[in-house]
Amino acid sequence: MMTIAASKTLYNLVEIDAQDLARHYPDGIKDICERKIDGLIIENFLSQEDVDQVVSQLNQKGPFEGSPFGEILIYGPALYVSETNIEKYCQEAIEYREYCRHIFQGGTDFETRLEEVLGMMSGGREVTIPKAANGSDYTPSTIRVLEEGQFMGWHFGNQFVYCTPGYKHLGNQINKEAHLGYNLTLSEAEIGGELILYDLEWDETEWTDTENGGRKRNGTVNGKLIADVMEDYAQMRVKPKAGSLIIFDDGRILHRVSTVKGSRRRITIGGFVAFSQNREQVYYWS
Ligand SMILES: O=C(O)CCC(=O)C(=O)O
Ligand SMILES: [Fe+2]
Repeated sequence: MMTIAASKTLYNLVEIDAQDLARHYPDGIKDICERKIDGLIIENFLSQEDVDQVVSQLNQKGPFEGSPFGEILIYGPALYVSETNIEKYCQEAIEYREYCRHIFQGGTDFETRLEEVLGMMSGGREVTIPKAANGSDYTPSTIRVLEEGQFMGWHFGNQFVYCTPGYKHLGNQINKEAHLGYNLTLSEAEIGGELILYDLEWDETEWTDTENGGRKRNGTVNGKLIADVMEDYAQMRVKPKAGSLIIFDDGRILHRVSTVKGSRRRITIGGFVAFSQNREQVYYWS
């Protein structure tokens, strides 16, 4: 039986097998940035076997305080709080990448596979990790763990790029017109843990207070707090299965992750993708 990853067609999220990607979406990143489509759900990014092997090693328990998504466990450094200590951030990025290589060892290496798959849809552009002000790499990804009862709060990716001090340097390297979110599901929640996309876009909202890393969540739409009216907007729920990678217009589409129910944890590894300012390269970071 075919799994239906997208429950509604509010947005055009195209399901495709990784092996067909280069043929059908050789410039897929640009297609999403230009909104020819809203995103891709790439199946068989990793095999079930590879995924199981990684998940069995992710045993750490949260919570992690002050994440932009709520009090959830995150493996890897956090850019949104890094403004004051970029050296620490970069050192943590080095350690996290080492850890990642370690847990993916024996199967397909995540960073290698991500570069390969992004390269299939980069229109021939080089795919690289941008460098922080001190010349060190940003982290390519982070791992996010949601336990039963946890969720990720609503946001637009643009809040990070436009309203978060820690993103200032990065924001000057990327083409800010669009940036996408990518996420590989490692462990699917039994119930809940869905990515919910709302029929409400960044351009329709107003942001007056950019303090506190855009984390005050006080954006408005027609003068009303987004939090108060967002459920009045049409929504689309997506639940990519383990091994599938979703890449979508995280910057401009309002979204959140619904509460995880059942004992299985929701585990994803993800980050963001954008063109460099001159659009000659594809950057990815988290
Ligand atoms: O985990 C997800 O499905 C979405 C994560 C997300 O929205 C983000 O990383 O910005
Ligand atoms: Fe997001």
